[in-house]
Amino acid sequence: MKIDLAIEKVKAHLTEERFQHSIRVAETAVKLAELYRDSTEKAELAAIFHDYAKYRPLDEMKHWIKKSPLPKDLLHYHHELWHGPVGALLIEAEHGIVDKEIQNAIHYHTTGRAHMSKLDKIIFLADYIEPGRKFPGVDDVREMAKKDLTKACWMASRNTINHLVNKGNTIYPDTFYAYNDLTNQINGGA
Ligand code: DGI
Ligand code: FE
Ligand code: FE
Repeated sequence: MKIDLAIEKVKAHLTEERFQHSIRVAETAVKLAELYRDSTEKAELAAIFHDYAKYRPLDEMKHWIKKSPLPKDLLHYHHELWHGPVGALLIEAEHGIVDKEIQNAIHYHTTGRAHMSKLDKIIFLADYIEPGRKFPGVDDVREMAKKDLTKACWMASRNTINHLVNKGNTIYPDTFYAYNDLTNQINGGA
């Protein structure tokens, strides 16, 4: 899909604020793809669509999780975790986008996962560091993003887990799998 059409399709489903966030994620993702030599076209399209399902009614997202091969344990975790996996399905169902790399990057953008692809990392990180984000410690992650993609993802993952633990929230397994695998990757270990 051409990027102009993608932008038009996404805009219809998001608030203005969320739409502007998506545009900034796309700009950030393109820069990361250039720096780390990945497809800028895929990075831009995945970023534009990454929050596509964010404002779907909970019942609709629940229905998609139940009727698709998505892991059913999602239903036992916070509904904030649903928009990535459901978005990955919706872009195919509603716009015919069948691209596993793009769909996986959208699916895992909130949690990460073990063995993230370069595109997964780019979207995960771009969502965390886009210029509108004000998380504590985000500037350190922005600096690291210029030097080491995996280390920057590790920092974002660590910060998110710390934040969730401090709030007493539950943590989805993929969030831990991402952190553990990124830790092994930066330490060169298994
Ligand atoms: O959709 P965005 O707001 O742009 O950002 P996002 O998709 O990265 O995250 C949405 C929220 O999900 C954010 O507040 C952090 C939270 N989150 C990430 N991993 C987990 C999580 N929440 C829970 N409960 N468990 C997780 O593992
Ligand atoms: Fe999101
Ligand atoms: Fe986002």
